[in-house]
Amino acid sequence: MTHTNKTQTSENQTQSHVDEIHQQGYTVVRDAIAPELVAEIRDCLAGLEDEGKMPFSENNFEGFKTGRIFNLLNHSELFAQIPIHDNLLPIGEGMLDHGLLLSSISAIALHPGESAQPIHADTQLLNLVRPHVPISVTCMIAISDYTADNGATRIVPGSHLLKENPEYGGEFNNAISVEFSAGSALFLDSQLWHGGGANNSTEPRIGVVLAYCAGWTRPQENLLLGLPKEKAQRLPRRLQELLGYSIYKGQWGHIARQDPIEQLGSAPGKGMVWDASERKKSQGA
Ligand SMILES: O=C(O)CCC(=O)C(=O)O
Repeated sequence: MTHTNKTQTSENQTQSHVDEIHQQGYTVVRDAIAPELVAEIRDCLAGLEDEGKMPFSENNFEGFKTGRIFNLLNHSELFAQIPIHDNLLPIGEGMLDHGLLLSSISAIALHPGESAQPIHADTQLLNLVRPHVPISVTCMIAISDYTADNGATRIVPGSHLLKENPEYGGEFNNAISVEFSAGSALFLDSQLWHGGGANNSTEPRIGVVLAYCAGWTRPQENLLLGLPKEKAQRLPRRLQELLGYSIYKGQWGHIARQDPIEQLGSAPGKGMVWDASERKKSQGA
């Protein structure tokens, strides 16, 4: 069984994607990024692959015929457009709120001959009672078409609402392949059971994978340390905030009451929540 794409992205459409993730655990945003950007990313990843920066992984989870590269913002500024893209970020914000963080930004090239990845939930190692509020949302952006034949992501619809995590290495007859075209994006609630498919085609299946997490959780990649300060300074402010140069709800992430964004030479945001009432008084509110 395959899932057909859905068009869009006005405010209503963003909400309908958020609703779909709540209801079925996933949604597809058709044509989320422009074909020109897809082509630029494809060329950039091909260059990184040629430089040996996307070696095959060496374990059954990541895949023996799958090349991966993490910390993409450190490899090219091209990727800075993705986490703050108008067709992507609002869906993350709709699931997690405006204080969300970028948890990871990587690319995957699933090569011909790769076998199916074990079905898993991205946050299954966390000691949390399921189902719980969304704490992380994964977004797979297709850089090549995703088809059942080339290893399109398999998912178990509705499994984000189950009490259990999947049995590692188990068989799942109720898994479906989500087919979507280059430029489109698949969003998943991190509780959803899913995994890469087997690539039985002759071409690699290529994708950029973002994860957003709630502003009070720990991102998967340590992007604050992974990106040198000089590079972080050149990024758009919203992306700096997503990297952790921000204070969640005026309480989490400060440095001795200072907004971390000041470390990049930028003006602080709203400051500490404890000062909010004094600020209101001084503004005559
Ligand atoms: O490649 C895919 O389709 C899914 C990858 C994935 O879920 C993972 O590596 O955690």
